[in-house]
Amino acid sequence: MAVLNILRYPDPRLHRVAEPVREVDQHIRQLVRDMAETMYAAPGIGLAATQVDVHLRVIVLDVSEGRDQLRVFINPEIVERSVDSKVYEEGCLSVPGIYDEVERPDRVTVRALDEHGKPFTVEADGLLAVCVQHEIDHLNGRVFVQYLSRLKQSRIKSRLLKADRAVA
Ligand code: QAP
Ligand code: CO
Repeated sequence: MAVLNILRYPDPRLHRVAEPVREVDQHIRQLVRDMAETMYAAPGIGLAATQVDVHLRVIVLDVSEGRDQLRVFINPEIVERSVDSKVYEEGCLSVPGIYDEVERPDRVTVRALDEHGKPFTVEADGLLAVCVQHEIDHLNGRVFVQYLSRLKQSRIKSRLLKADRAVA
């Protein structure tokens, strides 16, 4: 097990489009374990492989109170979206300290493979729906700040670049 390094916005690698997983093998299961450890250590509620510079379509998330309900989505696809949308204040482990409102469909139906390669479908609402859409965006190279105004995006960029320089 290992805690992996998380890429920080505005790293260009966050905008790569992830490849589908061809076979859910030991290598993928090890990646899932490391991503889960990284998410829990952060702590966060969701993490996409893109954020740890692995460009494969793998997501881990846990939106439970007890932090004991890990969900794994491999090659996730949104097969249905509700017409009604909801605004939620989102954050991101790749955009530390920044939170802002994003509007998304209120409910989505997601099809994916689990860590054993078995297909499943979940009808997500509430925080799970927000989180799974946020993480699938990462796999498509999209970071939540891209839903915000250009002005906000450039302010966030300079704030994070400045913070990184202060640490270095
Ligand atoms: C995505 O985000 C998400 O800024 C997961 O300093 C977030 O786990 C989906 C985190 C909100 C839906 C709603 C963020 C930790 C964690 C920070 C996270 C920070 C420390 C974010
Ligand atoms: Co994120």
